Amino acid sequence: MKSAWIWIFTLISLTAMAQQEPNYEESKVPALVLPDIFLSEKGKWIRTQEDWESIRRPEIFRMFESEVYGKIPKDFDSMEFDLAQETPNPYPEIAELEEVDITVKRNGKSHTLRINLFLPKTGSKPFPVILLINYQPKYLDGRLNQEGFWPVKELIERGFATASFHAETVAPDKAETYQNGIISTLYPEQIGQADGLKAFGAWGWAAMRAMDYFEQHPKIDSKKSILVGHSRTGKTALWTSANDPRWTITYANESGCGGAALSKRKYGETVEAINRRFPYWFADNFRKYNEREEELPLDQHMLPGLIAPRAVYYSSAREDRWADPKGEYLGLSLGSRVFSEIYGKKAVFEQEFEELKGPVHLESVGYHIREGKHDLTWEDWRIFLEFVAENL
Ligand code: GTR
Repeated sequence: MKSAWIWIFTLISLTAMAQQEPNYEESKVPALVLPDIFLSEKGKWIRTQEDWESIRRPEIFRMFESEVYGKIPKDFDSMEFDLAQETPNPYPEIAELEEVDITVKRNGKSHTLRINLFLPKTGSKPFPVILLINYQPKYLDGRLNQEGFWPVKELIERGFATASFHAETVAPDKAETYQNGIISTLYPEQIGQADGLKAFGAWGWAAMRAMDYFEQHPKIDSKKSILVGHSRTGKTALWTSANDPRWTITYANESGCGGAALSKRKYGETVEAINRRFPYWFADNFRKYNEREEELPLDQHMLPGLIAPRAVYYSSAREDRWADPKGEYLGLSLGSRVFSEIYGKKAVFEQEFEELKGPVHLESVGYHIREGKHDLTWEDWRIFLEFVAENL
């Protein structure tokens, strides 16, 4: 009897393992049938900027909001900025440090989040600004940044102001506790809604509050603003910028499934895999598509168009197959049609993914793939900054 149970248990585990095994074979990628970016729900072909902005863009936005990411509420009652002085400035020669506490009130409740902002001490003001959404928890040794991942020194030396916040200060990056930030405090009515605010939306909301701070800062040129995210916060950066047109350039590094990469390719991380491990990142509705990607009424190639004509940049790492580099490139090269066909930009990706020899920097859209593993490195920043020089 006992051995029968062991058998059943082994069988169940083997079946579960077989389901979880990611596909890394191009020959097993299903033939791609993608919803057309330019065909409206009522069957109209969208060809003009006016039709794009009044018909198709809002349709696509609503689909992503309801079926993938969930809402980012825009309302609150008041906001206040306070400067703290807790951490020694690691770059006193070249930068000023502002530790900014942003307190937002709604319906009698309040939440405070911290952003760390570095401003160049020299150079021509107002400075363009780069915000990195950092999913890493606050560093235990009290550091404000990790060079490479957030290369403050190099950015300051190139004349940028740069800021960051830790995602956990608005919504902890954990299934059990993600509501213990703005979600339960400021927006409790979102809880339990199938398209309600989840962790990505909360992180995006915080990026918007950082932008509110930049907009009123005399030393910052908020019209030259760059939003950067890596991996889970790359996904977040894209959705944030789709919600908030104040970002001039949006950079998603290795954002993979639910970010840059096409879900319907089912290569590497799948919708089921991401929803199982991170059920608090996306709207609950996204789970309807677990192992049913073909039923998604959209795919990630429709996301860059929500940001257009503002610039969008993606990057991949060769060994980061979990994020599906080819799917990321396809997402952008197909999505860039909004830039070229609606906004008349020189934004056509001519090369196949397999033919890429170096970065492809076009008008308002750009891509690079570097060798190595999943990470945000100085090499990524350096290549991205070349795109920035041409597009800011
Ligand atoms: C992975 C997750 C990816 C990506 C990554 C990260 O575990 O499966 O979607 O977001 O984490 O954020 O580093």
